[in-house]
Amino acid sequence: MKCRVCRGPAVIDVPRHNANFCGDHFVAHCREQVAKAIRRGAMIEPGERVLVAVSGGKDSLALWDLLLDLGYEADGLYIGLGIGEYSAESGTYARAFAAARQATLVEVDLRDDHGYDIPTAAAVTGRVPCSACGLSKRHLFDAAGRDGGYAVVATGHNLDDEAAVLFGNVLRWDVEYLARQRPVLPARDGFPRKVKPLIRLAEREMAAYCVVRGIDYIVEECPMAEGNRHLEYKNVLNAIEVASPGTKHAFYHGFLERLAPAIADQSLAEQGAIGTCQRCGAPTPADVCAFCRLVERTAGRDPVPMPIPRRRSR
Ligand code: Q46
Ligand code: ZN
Ligand code: ZN
Repeated sequence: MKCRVCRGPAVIDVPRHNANFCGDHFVAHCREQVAKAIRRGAMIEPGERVLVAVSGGKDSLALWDLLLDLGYEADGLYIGLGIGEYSAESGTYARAFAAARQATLVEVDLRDDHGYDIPTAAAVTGRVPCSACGLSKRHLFDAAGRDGGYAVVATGHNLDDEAAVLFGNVLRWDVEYLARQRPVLPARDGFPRKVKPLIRLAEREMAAYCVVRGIDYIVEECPMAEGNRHLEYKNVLNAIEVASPGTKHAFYHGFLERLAPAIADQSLAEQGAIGTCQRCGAPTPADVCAFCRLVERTAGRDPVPMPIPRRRSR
């Protein structure tokens, strides 16, 4: 296996590009793909400050690394979710990366700062943990972006993540979610623009990027991911991708090019049907946003016991 660029020994194959790369040229390829996503989506203008949501996992640390190397002024935001050892360990990876790159890491702790953690929120709401977790992360990330004066907030959603979410939205024909599933959401009500610069790179490539760049990340899967349907959708799409490389890219990017523009106005947010939360000012269709209601419902609840973590199998 030889590198497509220099003909030296390759360390990774990227079947959907029909290419193999050595370490250096793979890193260059990843930078090009991120630069292309940013340019095509007008995600970040020169001089704009960026806040990167950092979980301690491969995608978010790779994204932070790539943005810094592309010359962006990028700080990280780490949210302590209170998911036992998993959270304790993931925080150490985020802090170690920040220290190594002399980058700024902003930290928020759910229990210290808002009085609850994810296991408690899941128990109180009776829903899958990812529901309260996703809502908390989105809200705190937006709020930290606004409060820190960042023009842009960036998340490490990769091609596999977005294709899996799209698959789920299509299976249910959830037009509201489909209309909002874009890699760039404009700024509104003082909240920064939201961007996903990794949409041209696959999950496996992000793991390889971290190995090549010597970035340590948390390999264990979140112990509360059980019941997250996107993991099943990823498995289905992976099976299709093996049989037909490039399908994931064609599925997701075809949606962005051909369908997303036609349905953009179907989103409530786009129609202006969304007001602002009476307590925190976040955009919401209700008087009080889902985050503020969650804080209220979990107030005074003691932490609940954690499930036993399991190892990532792939
Ligand atoms: S951290 Fe939170 Fe994820 Fe764990 S509880 Fe679900 S959403 S799986 S990315
Ligand atoms: Zn090479
Ligand atoms: Zn609110």
